Amino acid sequence: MAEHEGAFEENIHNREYRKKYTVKKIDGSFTLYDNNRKSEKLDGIWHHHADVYDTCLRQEWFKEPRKDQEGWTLPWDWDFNEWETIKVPSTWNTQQEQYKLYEGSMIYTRTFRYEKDDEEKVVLKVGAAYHNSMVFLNGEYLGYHEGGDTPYYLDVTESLQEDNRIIISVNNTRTPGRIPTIFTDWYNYGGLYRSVELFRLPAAYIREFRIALVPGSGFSKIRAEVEVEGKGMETASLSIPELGIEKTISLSGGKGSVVLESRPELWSPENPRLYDVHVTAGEDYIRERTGFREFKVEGTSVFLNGEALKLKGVSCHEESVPNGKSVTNEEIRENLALIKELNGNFIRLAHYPHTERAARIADEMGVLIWEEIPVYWAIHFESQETIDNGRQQLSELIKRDYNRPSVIIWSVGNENPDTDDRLAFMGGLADLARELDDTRAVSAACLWDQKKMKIDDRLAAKLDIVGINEYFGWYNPHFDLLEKFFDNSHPDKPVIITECGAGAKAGHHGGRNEMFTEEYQERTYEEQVRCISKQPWIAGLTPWILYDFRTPVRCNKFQKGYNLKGLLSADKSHRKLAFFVLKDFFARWTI
Ligand code: GCB
Repeated sequence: MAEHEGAFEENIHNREYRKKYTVKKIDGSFTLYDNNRKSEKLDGIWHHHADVYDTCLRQEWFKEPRKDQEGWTLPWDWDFNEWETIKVPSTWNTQQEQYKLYEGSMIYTRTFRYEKDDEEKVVLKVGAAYHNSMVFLNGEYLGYHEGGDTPYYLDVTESLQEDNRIIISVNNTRTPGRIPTIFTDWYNYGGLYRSVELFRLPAAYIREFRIALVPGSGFSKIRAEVEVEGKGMETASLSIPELGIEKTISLSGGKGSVVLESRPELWSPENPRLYDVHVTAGEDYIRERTGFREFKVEGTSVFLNGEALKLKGVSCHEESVPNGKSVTNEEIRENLALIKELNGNFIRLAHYPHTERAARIADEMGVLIWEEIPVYWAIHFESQETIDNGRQQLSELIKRDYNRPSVIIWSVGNENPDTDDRLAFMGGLADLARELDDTRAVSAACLWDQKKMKIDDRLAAKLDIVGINEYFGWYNPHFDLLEKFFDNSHPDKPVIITECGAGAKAGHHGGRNEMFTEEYQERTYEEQVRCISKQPWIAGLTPWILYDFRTPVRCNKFQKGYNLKGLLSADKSHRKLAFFVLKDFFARWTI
C-alpha cells in the first residue's frame, strides 16, 4: 500500500500489472473432446494492434471507454474497429513486413453474433496462440494460457451475449523461464495461428475419449475410456459398425472404460486402415476416425504390429514460406508425400507440437510420427514454474493426439545438458508420458558424450528409445570418429539418429570438400548412411531436415536468415543431391 494513496495511479504505477492476468491459469483441467465436433469458427478478419507497452493490460482497454461518477467519458487511447486488420489463423510475421521480427504483445479483437439455440454450454477453443495469451470476452477477463503449441478451452457460457467482443492479447516475448527458452535455432513466430472456435454443448458432455489396442493382447482387445462432465450420466455407448461393436459403458464419477474382444484390421503405413467410432453419452455425441496398431520396443529393435522395422524418416519444422507456422493441409500432405517419395515411413515433428491436423493426415496417408515438446537446449530445469509448464504442455499434447495411430513416440525434449536438474525435470516428464499413455514409446533427442566418445546420457535410463543428434561431417568433420563413436556405444535400447546433416544452398555446386555446396552435403549423407547401416541397434533415422527453414541465428552469405540443412529448398521446389542419397538408402535399409 502506498504511503500517500491518493497519489498512486494504478494504470501507470503498477509494475506488477501482468500478475493480475496470469492468476487465472488455464491448465487443461477444464477440457472438451472436440475431434470432429461441429464448431462455429471465429476465424477470418480480426482487428489487431502491436501493443508494445502492454497498455491494454495496464489500462484495461478490454473494459472499453468508461464514464466516471459524474458521467464524464474518460479519454480513451484505442478504437478497436479502426485498427488494422489481420487474418486469423496466421503468424503476424508473415502478414506484414513491419511485424517480421516483432516480439511482444499483439492485441487481437473482433465482434461476433451469438444466437442461443438449445445448447446449455458453450466452449471457446483457441487452437494455438504463440506463445502465451490472455482472453477477454465482453469486458471480462477469462484466463491465461502459457505454451504456444497446444490448444486450450474455456467455458464461456456465462459471458456470452447476442453481440460479443472478444479480445485476445497474444505475447511472444522470449523469456528465460519459458518453454522453449530465449535461444533456439528457429524463428520466434507470434500470433493466433490456429483456429479459434466455439462449440455448443448439452449440459453434460464428453470431455475425454481414448481408444486403443490393449498392448500385449495379441491384437485382439480394444480398450475404450470415456469421461463426461456434468451430472446425471450413468452410461455412454460405443459403436464401431465395421467391427460389429455396440457396447454400453457404465460410468461412475463421470468415468468409464471397457475392454472388448475384437480383431480389427491393423493400421500400418502400408495399410492405413481407419474405422469410424461413435460415442454417445446423454444428448452428446462424438465421432472419431481412428486405427488400431501396436507399437513396442524390445531389445534394440522397434516393432509395429509384431514386426520389427526400421523407422525411416526426416525431421521437419512446422513452417512454410508463405504461412510461417500456420501451415495448410496441402502443405502437410506435401511433406508427408515427400517422406513417401524418400521411401520413408516416419517423420519427426520437431521441436514442438505441430498442428493436430498433421497427425490426422498422417493417419490417412500412413506415416508414423515422433511428436515432441519444446524442452530445447538450456531450459530453466530448476524452476518449478517451468517444470509445471513442461508437464502441462506434455499433457495437453498427449490428450490431443492419444487417438492418432500414426503417433508412436512422445519426445520429452532435445539436446539438453546432462545435469541433475535436467535429469529430474525430463525424467519426470518421461514418467508422466508413461502414466498418461501405455501405447507409445517415450524418447528424447540427446547429445552424445564427446569426451567418452559414446552414448552416455543419464536420461537414457528413463527412455524407451534413445534419440541421438550427431553432426559428423558438419560440426565435427571426422567420419572415422563417427565410426569410433558408434563402435564404442553399446546401447541396450533402440537408438534413432534423430539428427545429422550438413548445410547446402540449393543449386550451389562445387567440390565435395566445399561447405554449403550440394556436393558437400551429399558426401556427408553418403558417409552417414555408410556408418549407420553397419549398426544393428540403430532402429531409425531422421536427418536434419526436410527443407530449409527460417532462423535468425544463421546469417552468412548463403544462409541469409535460413538454416540450409534441408534436403529441399525452403519452398520445396528444389531437391538437393543429398535427397537422392537418402532415398536410395531407405530403399535398401532393412532389419
Ligand atoms: C541441432 C538442433 C536443431 C538445429 C540443428 C542445426 O542439433 O537440434 O534445432 O537446427 O542442430 O542445424 O545446428
